[in-house]
Amino acid sequence: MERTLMIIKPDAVGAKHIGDIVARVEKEGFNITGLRYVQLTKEQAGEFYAVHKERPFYGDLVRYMTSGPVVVGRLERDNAVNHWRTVIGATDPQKADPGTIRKLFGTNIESNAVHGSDSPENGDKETAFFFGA
Ligand code: 3AN
Repeated sequence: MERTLMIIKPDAVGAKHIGDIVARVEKEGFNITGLRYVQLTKEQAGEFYAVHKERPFYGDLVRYMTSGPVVVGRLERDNAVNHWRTVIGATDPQKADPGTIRKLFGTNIESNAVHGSDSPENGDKETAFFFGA
């Protein structure tokens, strides 16, 4: 079964949307095969977002992702990566379609409520980062 990594980001955890988002995950037909509430260290967040190291927003992104606890989840179903990306919506909540999680709960392009892996390969890599192979 295909896997994707969900992260419920600090803004959505702080705004008490863990329950809303996990309920949506189940309604969308995912099996949740791993779920953890964690405070990321600067090292973990930096390593997780290493592909963005050269981007101007990298420092802010690492600061933001370590600004409070997050919930990481391993989600499994057919077509998990694309399905989850459709459910979460565009990176910028203002550009996200109505009803998507980022439209409903995101604040701005950085504080955008949730993460989803961008390919099946990264879904395996990112879930292994938090939950092992
Ligand atoms: P997505 O999460 O939609 O795959 P990516 O992988 O391009 O988007 O970006 C990873 C994270 O970096 C985003 N979720 C967002 O928090 C942050 N980010 C992306 N683009 C920007 C930007 N232009 N300004 C600030 N933060 C950004």
